[in-house]
Amino acid sequence: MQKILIANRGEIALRIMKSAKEMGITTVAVYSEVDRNAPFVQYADESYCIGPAPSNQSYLRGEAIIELALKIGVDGIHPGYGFLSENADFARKVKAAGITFIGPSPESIEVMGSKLAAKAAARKYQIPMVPGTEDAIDDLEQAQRVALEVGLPILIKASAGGGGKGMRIVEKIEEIEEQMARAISEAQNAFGDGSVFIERYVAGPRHIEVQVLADTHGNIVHLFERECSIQRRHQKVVEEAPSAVLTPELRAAMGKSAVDVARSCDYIGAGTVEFLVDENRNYFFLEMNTRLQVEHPVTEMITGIDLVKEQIKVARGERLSFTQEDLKINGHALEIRVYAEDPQNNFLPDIGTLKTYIRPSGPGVRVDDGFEEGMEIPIYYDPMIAKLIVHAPTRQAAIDKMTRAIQDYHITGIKTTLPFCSWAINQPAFTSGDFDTHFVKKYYTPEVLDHFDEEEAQIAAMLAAMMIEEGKNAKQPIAPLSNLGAWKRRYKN
Ligand code: MV4
Repeated sequence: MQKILIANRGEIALRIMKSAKEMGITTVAVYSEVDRNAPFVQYADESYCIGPAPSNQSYLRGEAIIELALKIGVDGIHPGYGFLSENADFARKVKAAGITFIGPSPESIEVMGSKLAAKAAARKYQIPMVPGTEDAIDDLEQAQRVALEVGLPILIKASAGGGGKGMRIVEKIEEIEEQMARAISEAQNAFGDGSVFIERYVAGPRHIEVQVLADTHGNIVHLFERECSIQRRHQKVVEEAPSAVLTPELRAAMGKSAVDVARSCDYIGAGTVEFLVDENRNYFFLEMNTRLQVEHPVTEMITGIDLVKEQIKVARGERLSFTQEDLKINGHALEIRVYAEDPQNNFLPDIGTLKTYIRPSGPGVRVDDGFEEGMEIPIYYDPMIAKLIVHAPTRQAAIDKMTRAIQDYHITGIKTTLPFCSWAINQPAFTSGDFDTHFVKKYYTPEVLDHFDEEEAQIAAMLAAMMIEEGKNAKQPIAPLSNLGAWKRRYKN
């Protein structure tokens, strides 16, 4: 593979290009009109504009991207995450054009894209799954029977859904008729497929996912788990590896199940197997994501493996260069997602210009981002502007390093989720490790961030006191406000 095109934008496009360059591979960026000055466009060896800002006129134009790739002699396409990454039709067309899709086969994407097909495939192995229906269900009486059999509350899920889209909870049997009808019509509208199924509702679960890697020679390994329970409306906020609750035995069992799920669909490349873990540490397979995930860096930090390089090597037909026994967990990694959202105003997107943008740094601090100071955040895409990742010997050391790194991250011009993340990772429920997917709902109110402003106010008051004190001895009186910046620099450290 000599030349790869990255069918994506922002931080992930940049991150993929860095690994490709280290492997001596020429990189090609495709970009929309609003992204023309983005770092990933400058960083690529070659860059091509593929259309206006809206994704369906640029980053989702699979055929136009393949046509361009053929014209400029590209031999591999990396789809990143989102956009075309889990589009089996795109993967098929890339292959048909004689270009390598850096990802799994169209068939694997298709099987795992259907939650019912995924569970059916997984049933070939002894993989724990939540009790429920094995097939799509549209008959009300049958649904009522299943609901009483598995026990209320139940969830109605769309087979074509995933990531929480198209889920409906039923707590009382009288609600089932209405919720079934709603779930089916929503699934039909959102995915063009009205198939729904029923599962027992697991209350207060943790969301733990396992990274897998498979080559084309039948070797499959897992790279341990990521704990992703800290989320808000299915948007992950904090991720960590390893999970604070898994015992070595449970880790090995979930790892084996994840490898079996990958085997069940003849998986190739990097993939993620999602599980729910209940309060008694029972685990259940939910779904498999057939792409590189946003939170992959925490796995890279604790294993020392560059997942993008491994994806490319596997796509070139190489054997994995390590076995399961070679893989060891080294220390603890945390990731927070920096969104251009206002946590004190219902997380509304806060777009605008990055007036100040100063990154944290130091040993064990990694920033994966795709913007520079002075740039505008486009409204057309995901509001995630950066990922801040830290690696330290222990979980508490990682929390301390992350807290410091957040303090050292200076962003002005837009509101971000940085203060929210700082609050989250220092909550007793987080530091103790005793939390579930309801963490944000349970503990977060906008007021908890007020003290972050209060802290600033305290510093200001302290500075004022010091200035008055020094002013007594000064030959000239100090003008407090105009001098505040200099005083802050002098006294804050
Ligand atoms: C569940 C569940 C409880 N019981 N399934 C949401 C995302 C999608 N992958 C599956 N999800 C869930 N499935 C059963 N049988 C609770 C969730 C869930 C959830 C899962 C992971 C992370 C955050 C979540 C937030 C709400 C609900």
